[in-house]
Amino acid sequence: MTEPIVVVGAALLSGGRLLAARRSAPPELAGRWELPGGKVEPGETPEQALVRELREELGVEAEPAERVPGEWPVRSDLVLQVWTAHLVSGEPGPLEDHDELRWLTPDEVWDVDWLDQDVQAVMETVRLAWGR
Ligand code: 9L3
Ligand code: MG
Repeated sequence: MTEPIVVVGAALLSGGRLLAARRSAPPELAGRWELPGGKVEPGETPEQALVRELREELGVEAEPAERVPGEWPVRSDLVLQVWTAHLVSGEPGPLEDHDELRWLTPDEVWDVDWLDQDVQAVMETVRLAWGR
């Protein structure tokens, strides 16, 4: 059995809000919301992948903070892990794979249609970041 590839998701936190990104691709995921990120490439740490993915997808520089406990299967060959992260510079925009971004308050966090794996990941993030 080969180990699943890690998909890193960023729980970007700023001013007491969490960034959610609406996927525009692929068609079967379009319209659903996620923690932005993507696959860790060979030779990269998950934290390095997070920084690269946020640069590519949102055009920002970010700093990973804490691993959110747990991991969630995406498919048989992919597993989602999440780190909280903070903005270092730039204003996030939906550059690649997303068509809308929202900064969610704790009261709004369940207002979007998260991808299945992200529901679990966001629950743990909310617990860790906001103690809810
Ligand atoms: N995925 C799920 N939740 C997330 C992320 C970043 C990704 N928070 C899923 C969507 C795709 C796969 O992982 O099926 C690979 O993601 P990407 O490289 O297309 O972003
Ligand atoms: Mg991605």
